[in-house]
Parts: sequence; C-alpha cells; structure tokens
Amino acid sequence: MFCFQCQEASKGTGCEIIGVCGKSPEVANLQDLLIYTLKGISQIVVKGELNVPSMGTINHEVTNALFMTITNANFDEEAIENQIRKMIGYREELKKLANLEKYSDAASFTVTDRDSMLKKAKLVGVLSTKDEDVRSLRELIIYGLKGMAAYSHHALNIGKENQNIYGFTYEALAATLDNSLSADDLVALTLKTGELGVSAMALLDDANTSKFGNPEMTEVNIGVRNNPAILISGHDLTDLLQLLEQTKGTGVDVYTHSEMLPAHYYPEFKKYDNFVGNYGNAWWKQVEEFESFNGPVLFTTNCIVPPRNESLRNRIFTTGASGYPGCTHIEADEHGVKDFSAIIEMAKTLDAPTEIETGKIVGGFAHAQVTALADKVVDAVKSGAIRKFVVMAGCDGRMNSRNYYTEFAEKLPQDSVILTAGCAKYRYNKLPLGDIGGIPRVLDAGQCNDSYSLVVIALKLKEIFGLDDLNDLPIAYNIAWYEQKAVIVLLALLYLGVKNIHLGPTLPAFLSPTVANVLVEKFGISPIGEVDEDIELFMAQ
Ligand code: SF4
Ligand code: SF3
Repeated sequence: MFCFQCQEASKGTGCEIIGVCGKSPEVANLQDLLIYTLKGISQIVVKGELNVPSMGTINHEVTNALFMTITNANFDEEAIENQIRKMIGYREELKKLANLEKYSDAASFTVTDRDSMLKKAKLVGVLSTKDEDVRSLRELIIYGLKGMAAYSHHALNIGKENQNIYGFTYEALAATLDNSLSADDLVALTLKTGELGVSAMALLDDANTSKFGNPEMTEVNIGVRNNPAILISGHDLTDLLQLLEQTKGTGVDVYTHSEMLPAHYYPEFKKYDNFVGNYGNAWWKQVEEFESFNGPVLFTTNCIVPPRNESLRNRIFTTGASGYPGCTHIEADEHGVKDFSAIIEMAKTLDAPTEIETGKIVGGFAHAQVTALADKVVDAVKSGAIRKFVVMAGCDGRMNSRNYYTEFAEKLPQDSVILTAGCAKYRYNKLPLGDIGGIPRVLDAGQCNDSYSLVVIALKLKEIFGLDDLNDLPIAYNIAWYEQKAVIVLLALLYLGVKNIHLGPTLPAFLSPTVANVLVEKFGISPIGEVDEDIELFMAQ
C-alpha cells in the first residue's frame, strides 16, 4: 500500500505498511483500485461525450464511491470490493452507449475475485505516476474531488444536486490519466476543482438551510440526562432527522458527537425534545468517549477510529458511505428510508451516558445569523473594538502539535474574533474567551462544509466596506487540515482569491517541493510557525 492523502501520513511522507488511521493494506489497495475504476468510467464518459444528466444512478454511485475512500470513512474490505464490482458493471453499460473504438486499461481491466483485485491494485496506485510533480497535482485534484463528493452526497440525500459537479468530476478524473497534460494544465484544473468546490458547498448550504432552516445562535448542552441514549456522529443531517423521528416518544435520547454538533444550530432539530446535546469532543477522542457514553453509536460518515474492542464494536452502527468490519451497517431502502430500530432497541438495554463535563457551548454563526448581526459587527470593526478576524476552520487530529491551535486561540489579543467551522473548533470552543460587546470571540459557523458561510460572510463584509479585494479585509486565515474535505475547502478559498493562508499543523505529504512552491509563490500559502510569532504576523497583516 501507499497512501499519503491525510495529514497524519506516516513520517510525513506516506503510510506503506498500515495506515496510521488503522486502514489495512488490503483496504488501501482496494480503494486505489476503486479510484482507478472511476478514472476508467470518467474516460468513457468524456471521450464518448455521454450525457451526464441522464446518468442519474451512475453519477450518484461515483459520488458515493469517492466518498468511501475519504480518510476514516470506510474500513470494510467487503464494502469496497462490492463497490468495485458495481462500478465495473456500470462501466460496461456505459461502453455500450459510448461505442468507442479503443478503451484504456482503466476502462477495460477485468478482475475475478478479491485476490485478483489486490494484484491489479498494486499496479494502479498513487506511485504508478512516476513524475513526482504530476503525481502531486493529480492527487491534489483527486483529494479535492473526494471532498466535493462528500458534500454533494449530503446534498443529494436532501434531494439537491448539481450536474456541473458530476460533469467536472468525470472531466477531472479522466484528466488524471492523461499523460499529455502539462503541469500548468494540472494547476489550472486544480483551481477549477476549487471553483466546483464552492458550488458543492453552496449546494449543500442551500440543501441544509432549505430543509432545516438557517442556523441561529444556540447554546448547546454538553452535560447529560438520565435516559438511555444514542450518539450520532459524522456529517449527514438527513440521517439525524430520520433518527430523531424514529426515537420520538421512545424514551431514548439522542446526543451528537464531533462534526454532528452543528445540527443543534438548525431550527428544525430543536423541535425534538429528546435531542439533548453534544457529548465529547473531536473524532479522535471517540474510543474513550464512546466507552463512557454507554449507549450505541451511529456513524453517518467519517471520522471512525477503529474500534479494537469487540464489545465497543457491537455498539457501533454505520450507514451511508461509512463502514467498519464487524459493525452493523444500515442500508437505506429504495426511498432513502433507514430503519434504525435495532439501534433504538439496543439503547433501551444499556445505561444512560456517564457525565464527562457540564455546561454549554455556543454556536450557530452561519451566514444568515452573522448577516443579522452585521450592523453590530461593522460598528465593532469601525470603532476598533474588533481589530482582526482569524478564520481557524478545518479539521482536528491526534497530533500533539495541534496544541498550537489551543495556545493560538488563548493568546490571540482580546480585540480579535475567531471564525470557525469543522471539528478544528474543539481545540478552543470550550475556552473562556469571552465576547466583544455581546459578539462571542469564537463564532462557530458549523461543519467543515460551512466554511462556505465564512466565505459568504467575508464577501458581505467586503461589500459593506466597499473593498475591491477580499484580502483587504481585516481577516487572516489559519487553517487546520486533516482529511480531504479540508482539501476542497482550501482549494475553494484559493479559487476565490484568498491569499496568505497558513496551513497546519504540517503541509500535506502529497505536495511535492515544486508544487508546494507554486502554492507559496502564487497564493502565499505558508506552514504554521510558533504561536507568538504567528500572532504577531497575523495582527500586523
Ligand atoms: Fe495514512 Fe492518512 Fe492514508 Fe490513513 S488516510 S493510510 S493515515 S495517509
Ligand atoms: Fe473532522 Fe473527520 Fe475533517 Fe468535517 S470529522 S472536519 S476531520
């Protein structure tokens, strides 16, 4: 195996024996083959000039397949193997429509069993692109597409889709097999990926807000009640809605974990009086927190930490693109309905959660809520009460070096406000950072995809202050990344022209020195440094 798609890639270069995330070499290799299959499909679609909007199910399955390969989403060999078979089946159907004279290996290889898949996979992984700069750009694009697929998948679950996103996905995946493209062509494609990333986040924002209402300032309870309960994690709000509907009146409470926390900010979910609060922290603390939670856990997406202990595994359920061998996977029926009764019945037999903390956290500062507060915010900027906004969106992770973000938040001058989204927030969202004239100093917009809200807010401020360039706003960017959704968020920001982003805790292993240089020179991207110096730098910008 060779995988370097996330921030925790072994030795900062890549996982070769087993994933630091716990991914087995078999799963890693099968995921490589799945991506290769998607590239073959994409070539057929592009060269055959197929009509993408008419390919409904195939578009959805390609999106799902990309999502399955995101870090910490799916560790189940069988699930990946089945997806490869399914995609090869679709590939053959598409060939009949495309009717091309010649097909590449990606569009024509065959496999019989898992062994032959694993053998084939070894020939088509990341390292099969020999030139390190081309490899770097190809992977950067693919990781962006994975993030985009995740967001499109959530939107699709709410019934919203954007054909341009599917069309671009095929175009970009096919391009990663095209040896005639220059590095410049691939850089252009990388920015285009960012552009479609903005579309995907806008699509999901529209889906979420039209279905669940606009997030609003909300206090979320972090303590517990004395009822049996289910913990729901991941990013899919449709799954949460179904779970709340099915637990209504059963005496079983529902709590969020990690990236599901922002669900509490939406008016629609406030209607459920068994929707109690948020339990615990970011994804990587889950093993310990699931232990004390006592009840069953439902994963709707990443991030799963391999549950090594069998009794914990028995309490974990997965759905959608997520999966783990030995955990029960709940499939939707043909109408998208999921039957969560097994989880609810299990919850009834288990103890109520053990309290690990008490109090409240505040969030819900997506674009509509901040726009509603715009007068206050603008006055605070004009009077000098707010000197700087620092966007600290992104992911959290295990590494000790991420203490940087806690320290950074603590040491930021009192006249600065943190804008956040994604699970990165857990590094500072429980600190007593206070407020500025009633505006909390940590404004949480929501999940990582709600980084889109931060962009909308920045564009709004640009308009109010009559500026020509986003970079003239008193906003600095200190982004923490871990998995591929943060890659699409980053590419989206670059596409929008945001400059001088600090990226940490380390730069991606998949950036070759030359590609990293392009990002430095073109966009002023830089790694994080020491907290005090970075703060000084940001405040002076
Ligand atoms: Fe390693 Fe990250 Fe890939 Fe897992 S996802 S195998 S930790 S690089
Ligand atoms: Fe976190 Fe996995 Fe990325 Fe959606 S839950 S931000 S890491």
